Amino acid sequence: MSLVDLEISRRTFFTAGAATMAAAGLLPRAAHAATDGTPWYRQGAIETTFGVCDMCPWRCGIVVSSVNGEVRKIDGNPADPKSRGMLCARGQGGVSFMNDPDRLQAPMMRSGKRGEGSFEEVSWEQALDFIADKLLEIKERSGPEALAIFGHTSGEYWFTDHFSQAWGTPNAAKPSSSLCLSPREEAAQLTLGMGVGGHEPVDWDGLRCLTLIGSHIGEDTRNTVMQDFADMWGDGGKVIVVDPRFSSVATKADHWLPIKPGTDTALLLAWLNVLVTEELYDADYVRGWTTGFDRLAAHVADKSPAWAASITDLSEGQIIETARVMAERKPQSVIMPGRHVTWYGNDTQRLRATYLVNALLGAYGRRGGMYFNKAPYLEEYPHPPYAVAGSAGGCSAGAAETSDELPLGPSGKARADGARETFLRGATALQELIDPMITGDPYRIEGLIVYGTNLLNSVPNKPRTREALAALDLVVAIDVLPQEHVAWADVVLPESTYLERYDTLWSVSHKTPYIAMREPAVAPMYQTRPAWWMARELGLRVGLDAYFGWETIEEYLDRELRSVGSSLDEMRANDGIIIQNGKPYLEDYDGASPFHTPSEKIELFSQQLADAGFDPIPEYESTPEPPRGFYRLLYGRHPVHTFAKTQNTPALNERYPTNEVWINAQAAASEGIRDGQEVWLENQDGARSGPIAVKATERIRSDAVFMPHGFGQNAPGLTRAHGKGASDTELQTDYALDPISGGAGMRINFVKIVTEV
Ligand SMILES: Nc1nc2c(c(=O)[nH]1)N[C@H]1C(S)=C(S)[C@@H](COP(=O)(O)OP(=O)(O)OC[C@H]3O[C@@H](n4cnc5c(=O)[nH]c(N)nc54)[C@H](O)[C@@H]3O)O[C@H]1N2
Ligand SMILES: Nc1nc2c(c(=O)[nH]1)N[C@H]1C(S)=C(S)[C@@H](COP(=O)(O)OP(=O)(O)OC[C@H]3O[C@@H](n4cnc5c(=O)[nH]c(N)nc54)[C@H](O)[C@@H]3O)O[C@H]1N2
Ligand code: SF4
Ligand SMILES: [Mo]
Repeated sequence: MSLVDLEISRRTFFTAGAATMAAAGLLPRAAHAATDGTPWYRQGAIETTFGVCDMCPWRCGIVVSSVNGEVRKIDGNPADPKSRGMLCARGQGGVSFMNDPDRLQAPMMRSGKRGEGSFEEVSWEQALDFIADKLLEIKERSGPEALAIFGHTSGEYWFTDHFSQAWGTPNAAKPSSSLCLSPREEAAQLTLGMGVGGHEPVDWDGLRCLTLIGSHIGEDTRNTVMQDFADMWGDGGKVIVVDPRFSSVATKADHWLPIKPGTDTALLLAWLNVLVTEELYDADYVRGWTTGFDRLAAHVADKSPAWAASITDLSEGQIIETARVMAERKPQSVIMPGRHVTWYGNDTQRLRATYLVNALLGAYGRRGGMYFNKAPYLEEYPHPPYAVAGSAGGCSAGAAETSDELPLGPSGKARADGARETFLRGATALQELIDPMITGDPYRIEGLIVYGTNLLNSVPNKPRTREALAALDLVVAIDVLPQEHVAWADVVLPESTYLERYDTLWSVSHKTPYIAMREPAVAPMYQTRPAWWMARELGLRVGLDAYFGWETIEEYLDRELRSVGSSLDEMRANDGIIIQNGKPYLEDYDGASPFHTPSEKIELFSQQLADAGFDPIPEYESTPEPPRGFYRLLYGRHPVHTFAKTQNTPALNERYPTNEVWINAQAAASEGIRDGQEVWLENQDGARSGPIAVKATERIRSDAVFMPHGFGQNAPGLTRAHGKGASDTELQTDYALDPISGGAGMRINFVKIVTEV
């Protein structure tokens, strides 16, 4: 039984999850009986520390209980606006993640050929001196821009933001931008003049109708979203789910629209048509806060539900009825923007269409609609101006590049990702930095630091990435596990996990902006070190002393906290959280506009896009169909795993050790494939993955297959995850570049089922 398959009543949605986790052994078991009934993990002198979970990028606040330098238990921090005292299964799995015996333990340098994976242990001095010398050589020869830095997970700030800007490379990128959020953020900037921000600002309190388009609460187990959804659903809110798959949240929906993959923009245009032609939109709001309504009305006049029905494989009646359900509950009715939105390459336009529906429903800045996020006030530790402006964007930063001029590095080079040429704007596109490593166009990237990014499991077109890794002059991998790409490094730096280190403060844009802290619960295991220490040690070796003007991390954190009248000690005494006031609703702006577009309105018609040669109002564009005998490859989350990083975590591996491929039951039968049979998947370019077991089910359309991401790993050092299941990344040899945001649409790959090796 999986969490997905559970029969869950409205009120017990969340508690059922916890009960299943306990049954599955994810929560600590009694190691030995306690005479007074105190569980074993509560026995002894408990030391409590505050932290931020890093088992996924959502970053719930945690309270960690340790005894004698050993972490015993992680709980949600009740004072934290994200966890509210609860954690998901992966958050609970943090103790097991830290204690994974396969962890990287010491700095290492390559002793064999690149990619072979032979290393010898070296001292930190040797490793850092080697990297520093190489970096200075590259800078001397080709300028600082010839270094690329990829980063994700919570220490990313130290490398992709601080070090990269101080060093002077505009080629710092995060997978959470162009492989995840970029279209959503750019569409929001263009339409509303603000980013969505890390925490989607759905005003759950009072929400009466939630529409989800290809985002699946339940498999995507962001803790807070699960809690909010359970409450909203328990209170009888309407739920509309558009997904080719009967996802866990679809099982709770009032309306499930099993759309033909890749046709969502047609559905959105038809919904706009119904809102306009039936006059169901919020006319006062549209008059006061939007521009371009007449042009939008003319544009959607011929986008009838009948037109969309023929494209989307939905019925005309379904389309009309759902538009009416949404409108009846406006403005407490929203389409959630979604998170992983790089699908077919035309994704910014789909997201714009989504926001146009929300705008006609009058949702932005309305109670029970979409509130406005605000960033907390916190001053950075002082340092000289950066050598290159503009951080890498990503989940929380949202510092996407939007002006016409791109910032230049110290030797006059702009980013090498093709921005302004192959795509319009947005955060640095990670996958577009790989070609320049091979071709030298527009200039050669010679060195790469990979911080907390699963390069060969997160980025499409693996053969190209391997070719780039072979061509580089310097590859540094900073990780906690011997992931596949680590074998390609010249130098491997082992980081301490989030339970063993301080980190920068979290300034979270939110309805109630807040600051959260992370402190070590226990001393670093093995010879591991935190990111801030590595970035500083490297910085001191390459002449960036002025950017690391602090001696200890406590001094750094205290100095930043002084700007909000606090300190580390005071934060500890106040549950590790500082909450500030937000400005969530239109009425908080005293008549001023919260929308920072050129017109200071929500731009239904985008002059910025028209000027750049793009459709000013979204058009539906078709995406290629699967060839005969092939299915579209869809992929997504599993409730107990994060991307490709937790498959080896003992407690989570025990819960779900391998993935399965969902195939429509009739389609499987017509191919003579049984439920549970082991098959291989082969894509349009002949790439193969598997073996993987078939889940033959009515819960997916017959033109697509679905598999949880992150399995089928090739790294032999991951003793539990190695070779289990199939890898979606292996099958994503192609992607479609979004010409607006630079996002990589990965749902354009097709697979056929192969039953023999
Ligand atoms: N095929 C496919 N590709 C995808 C996706 C997909 O669903 N399918 N999803 C996309 C999305 S939405 C996103 S956001 C990205 C995510 O992309 P990634 O962030 O690259 O995904 P993870 O697999 O979590 O990789 C995290 C890496 O950090 C390491 N790590 C974990 N903790 C630490 C730490 O404390 N310090 C350091 N230094 N390293 C650490 C892990 O071992 C791993 O190598 O992937 C994108 N790419
Ligand atoms: N457990 C867990 N939770 C996570 C994460 C994790 O790794 N593990 N990662 C977090 C991160 S960074 C992200 S970005 C989010 C991602 O979570 P989501 O944004 O929810 O995205 P996916 O997991 O990619 O889910 C894809 C869904 O879209 C459907 N779909 C596929 N094609 C189409 C289409 O053409 N149209 C429509 N309407 N639907 C389609 C699929 O069937 C699937 O249900 O999850 C977050 N939460
Ligand atoms: S959603 Fe789960 S894994 Fe992600 S930060 Fe919260 S508790 Fe950790
Ligand atoms: Mo993501």
